[in-house]
Order: sequence, then C-alpha cells, then structure tokens
Amino acid sequence: MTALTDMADLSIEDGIAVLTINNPPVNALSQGVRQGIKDGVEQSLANDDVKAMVLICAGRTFIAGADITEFASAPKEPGLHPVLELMENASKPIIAAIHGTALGGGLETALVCHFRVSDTGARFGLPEVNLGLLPGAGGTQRLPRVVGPAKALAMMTSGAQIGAAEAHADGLVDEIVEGDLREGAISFARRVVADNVPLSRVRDRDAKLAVDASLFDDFRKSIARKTRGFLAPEYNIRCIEAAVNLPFDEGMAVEAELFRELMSGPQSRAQQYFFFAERQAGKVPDVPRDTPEIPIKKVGVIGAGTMGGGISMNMANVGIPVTIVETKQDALDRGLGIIRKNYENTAAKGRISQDDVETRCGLITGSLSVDDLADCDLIIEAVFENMDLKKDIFSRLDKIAKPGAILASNTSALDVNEIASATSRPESVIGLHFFSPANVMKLLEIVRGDATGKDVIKTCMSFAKRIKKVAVLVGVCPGFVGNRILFPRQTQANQLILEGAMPHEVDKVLVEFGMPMGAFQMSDLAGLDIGWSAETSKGETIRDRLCEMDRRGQKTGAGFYDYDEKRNPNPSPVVEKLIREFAAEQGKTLRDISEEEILQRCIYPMINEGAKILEEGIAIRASDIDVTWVYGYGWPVYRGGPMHYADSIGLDEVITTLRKYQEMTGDASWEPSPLMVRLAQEGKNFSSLN
Ligand code: 3H9
Repeated sequence: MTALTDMADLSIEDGIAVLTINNPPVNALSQGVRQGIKDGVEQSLANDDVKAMVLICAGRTFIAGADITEFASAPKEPGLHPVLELMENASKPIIAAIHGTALGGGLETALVCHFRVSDTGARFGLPEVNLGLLPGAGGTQRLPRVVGPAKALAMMTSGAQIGAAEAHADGLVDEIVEGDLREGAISFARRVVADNVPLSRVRDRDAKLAVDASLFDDFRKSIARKTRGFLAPEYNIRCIEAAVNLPFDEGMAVEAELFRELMSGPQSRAQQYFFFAERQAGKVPDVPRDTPEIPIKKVGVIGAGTMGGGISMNMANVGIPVTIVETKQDALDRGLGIIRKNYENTAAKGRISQDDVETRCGLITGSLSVDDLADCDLIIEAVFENMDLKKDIFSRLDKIAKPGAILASNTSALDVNEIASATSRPESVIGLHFFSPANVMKLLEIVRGDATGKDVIKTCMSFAKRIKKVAVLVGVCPGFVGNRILFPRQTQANQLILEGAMPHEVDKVLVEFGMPMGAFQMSDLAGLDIGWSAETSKGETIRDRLCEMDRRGQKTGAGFYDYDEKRNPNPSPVVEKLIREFAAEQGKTLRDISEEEILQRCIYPMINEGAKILEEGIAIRASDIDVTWVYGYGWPVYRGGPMHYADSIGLDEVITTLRKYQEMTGDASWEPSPLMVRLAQEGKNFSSLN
C-alpha cells in the first residue's frame, strides 16, 4: 500500500487499483483528499498493470461533501473541478464503492465515476441547498441525467436523500453489494474489465432529460410556501432547467455562475455558520464526552394537555414506552384521543402506516396515579405554569420516583432551582422545555439548575438526539433564552400599535423579514387570555380590552385579527377603532411609522437581550442563542439567528440604533449591553465569543 497523502492511499490488487480515502469524521473533500485522488488516478493511469480503479472510503461514510471549513479561506490546489474532469475522462474504468452517505461533492465525485456500487445501507443526496448553495461540481447537470429532472428537483431543493434500493432502481447505483463492499467492488471491476464493458460518462446521457414544459413552473409553485425568502432553491431549479435546455458545458457554466453568486452572498454565509452552530450546541464545555449516562428505558409524563400529549408522542415515535398521568379520567381520555387522532391524520397523509399508529399508541399508557411512574427513568412534568402546583408535583415525585430517575419540568419560564427545592434531590432536577407543537418543533431548551448533575445533563443532551430534537443547554433566568428574548420584542410590538402602526403592519414587517408569523399573529395563536382573568381585568391594556370583548385569539375566532373559517387572519376594523380610542385616552398622538422603524424596534431589543444573556452566562455561546431562535421560533435560517444577524449588520451600527431609540423613547431598557459595547470597542463581534 502506498500513502498518497495523509488522507489517501493506493494499493494494487491483481490489476485493480484501490484508492482509499481516509479523512475522518466524514471524509470531506479537503485539500489532501483532492490531491490524493488526483495522484492516485494519475499513477493508476500511468501503470500498465492497472486495468481498473475502485474509489472507496475508510471509516463510517463515503465522501460527505466538500470540506465546509475550507470555504472561508482562499481555494487550495488542486481544485475539485480538474480532479473530477481527470476522473471522468480517464481511459480506465473507475468504480465508486459507496457506504454511509454520498453527499454533495461526494455524490458529485461518484457521478464522474464510470460505475457506482454500494452497500445496502448507503444513502445519496445533494444537500447544498441547506447551506444556501447549489452543487457546484457538476451535480446540477449530472444528477438530472441519471434520476431525471423531476426527482433531481425534489432532491436538490430539499436536500432529501434517497436510499440504495431507490438509487439502484433509478440507475444511480449499478449494483448493490450484499457482503463486503470492498470485495464486491473489486469483483465488479474485474467483471467490467473481463467483459470489456464500454465506459459510459454521465455527461453524455440525455435520455431522461425530455420533460413537459410545465414541470419547472409547477414545481416552483409547489414549493413556494416552504422556500419563501430563500435564494438557493430557485437557483438550484435554474441549474436543472439549464441541464434540460442547454448542452452540458453551457449548463456547467450556468452552474458555476450561480454557485459563485450564492457562495459570495449573505444567505449562504448565514447557513454555513448555522451548520456549525447546530453542531456546537451539542457540546458542553464542563460536561466531558465520557460522562456516564443514565439509561432511559421508560418515561413518565404528567399532564395530558397539548404539551404533555405532544411530548409523549416524541417518545412513542422512537419506540420508548411512556405513561401519561392526569388527574381526571375525562381529561386523560381526551388527551389520549387527541394523540390517536394526530397519528391517524399523519397516516392519512401517508407518512406513517396504520401499523405504526397502533404500535405508537400501544406504547402510550394512561394513568390517574403518579404512583404509576415509580419505575420511570425520566419523568417530565407538563402542567400549567403555576409554581405552587409544580412544587407540589415535584415533592410528590420525590417520594415515589426511583433513585437516580431524572425529574424534569417543561416550564417555559419558571425558576428551575425553586422547583428543585421542593425535592430532596436537586441534582436530579432539570428543565426540558419543549416548544409547541411538541411533536413537531425541533428545539429542546434544556435548563440546567444550580445543582443539576453532569450525568443528568449529559443524559438529557443525548436523549434529545434520540428523540430527534436539537438541544441547547441554558441556565436559569425568567424565560430562559428563547422566551426571554421574545419578551422585549412583544413589548415593542405592543408599544408600536399605540404609536400609530396597526397590528397587521407590524406583523407584515416581521413576516417579510422571514419570521413564520408576526407578533400579533403569535399572540392570537397562543391565546390572549394566558395569565388574564375576567375578575381582575381592569382594561389597562389593549389585550385586557380584547379579552373583555371575548376576543381571546384564534380559538374564539377573533383577537388582534378577525379569523375566517380557515383561520386566515384579517385586519379588524373593531380592533383598529379600539386602538385609536385607547391611544386617545392615553393622550397619545398616532403617527406614520416606517417599516424600517418597525423592524429595528422589534429586532434590535432581541439582540440586546441576547447580549445580556451572554453576559450573564445563561447561554454558553452566541450561536446557541441563534440555534434556539431558528429551531424554536422559526427565525429565518438564511439570516443565521439574532446574534449572527447583529454581526452581519455590525455591532457599532446596532449600538448607534439602540441609542437612537433610547433617546427617542426615553426608555432605559434600550441601553446597549456593556458586553456589546466592549466587543464593538475591541472591533470584535458575537461570533468571536463562540
Ligand atoms: C459541497 O459539497 C459543495 C460542492 O457541491 C461544490 C464544491 C465546489 N465539511 O453532522 P455530524 C463535521 S457542500 C467539514 O455531527 P452525523 C461536523 O462539523 C457540502 N466538516 O455527524 C462535525 O464536526 P464536529 C455538502 C464536516 O453522523 C462532524 O463532521 N455536504 C462536513 O450526525 C460530524 O458531523 C453536506 O452538506 C463537511 N462537509 O452526520 C453534508 N460534514 O464533530 C454535511 C460534517 O467537530 N454533513 N462535518 O462537530 C452532514 O450532513 C452530516 O455531517 C453527515 C453525518 C450526514 C455527513
């Protein structure tokens, strides 16, 4: 065996050159890999003993793409394009042997090979769109030639992968190897040589490119809602159009041009940043990787309401038995009924089978007694936000839970330390804040109390992955990271409507910024009567008055908006009149407020709050705040998150704007956080803290 570089080696076995890539963890196409492939192919071509080449990877996967860490620096030779050209035009057959995932530049490398074999578990995809990019090494031109433009559109605009069987049926994989992949690939190569199989280049295949003229526009319409605001999906579509309408080399030129444009733009910068932010969030500096974990085999959930039900579905979805406890039989029946209905709806859409519905429902047991949770390894309390009630539940859990069981609260804002004080084992207590709907939203805010054990933290971080959530570890403060940042935005939105902007005008700005809904749509969805009571209401705020009019949000068909039968919000003349009268009572004169002011007044206080959270050590790093807001509240990932957004504007600019509004409103809460001021003075940004 000859080492080509420190990431690739070559061995020749009876006329077959085996080029092995070894660049853990995911065999990304780093400089040493590109160099290794180039040298390996050149040496094999020059060696008369070699009749064919196999390209294979060591470790857990085939090449998972370009090395994203190299994107920020100047390109290093050799570039990927000349290496792929060398391979595609080689006079001897090259066979890609694929296991794990062939993604992005990895799949593009496989597509210039003359043949592809894989093991049964291999997966294939072009996920560049998730980095705000498109496949820039010929993938946009080659994949449609193999799987057809319709499937290429679906794969490239979503980043979705296909499995080995589907890839084989599509002709992307020539043979699936049941046994040892290396042996199978070598024997495939020998057959190619023995049978003198002609070398086919994907670039020369045109048979699948004939499509209906309407394909592209229909497809655009079908993804418009999901991809609103994103540039990359449209750019991927344009490349596939070029593959269909132009000769190969001209299609490649379109790909190169659009790739360059995306790569140098802010969306891709934000999405690449976010890729690493998400992975960083899983790392807790003072909880080492080898910290022992508590095995979680059975989970208990207290409360069968919307949150408790959604939380329980997460467990059942991955095969973990769960017991839900309620106080009354009818509430329990209602909760279990809703869970079944949710699963039935998913099955009706074809996303799971009827058997899955039964299996999952079968994993969920209802009970009216907390005592039934005595054998659970993790118990999650999901009752309403009342400290006395929560403390009472935790003191009861303390008496019945087995030693070492994790006692978690799904509180969205209350003090986890105070909850823990109701037990004799605060080291076992932690916050697990799920976001509604809990079976859908990806974020899990894990709240670490002063006494929470490291094994409990480690277990919960791993458990989050098991139930397919992205976990962010935060400290205790009112609202933790997510809701604490939401509060000042809602405060400003409520101020703005007393100064002249109507709710739908505020919401329009936030939605155009990329949020899934505006501040008032969110309030209406949550219910305006949370924390409101008819007995004590004094009509002191717009919200009080709306609730007094029984406009309590979507559930009553009216709140800040009027809702039609399909729950579409419409600006309400009643609310507009109410706002005008209320402002007049308060002696306020309404004025025209620009969209720029609405945006800055809603978003900049969030940035400032994020800075305070960092200063207090409530979040470990700025990027954790961004992960929280992208996965918990739908902040547009193409803007990276509030802290990345601040960095992209520049902290000096953010501070100047905060001071401008401080002066205008006379409100001290606009005072820029000392941390942000210090960073700006040092010429640094939030990302320097990551
Ligand atoms: C591209 O190919 C452009 C070309 O079209 C054009 C070129 C001209 N680079 O996710 P994990 C790291 S764009 C560098 O936790 P898993 C990751 O940061 C690329 N590093 O593991 C992490 O590091 P750490 C298109 C990478 O098993 C570690 O590997 N390809 C890359 O859950 C483990 O990652 C993609 O977008 C990379 N490409 O999932 C695929 N990929 O341990 C991106 C990963 O220090 N990757 N790392 O935190 C993935 O989707 C997943 O990582 C994968 C494994 C499914 C492969």
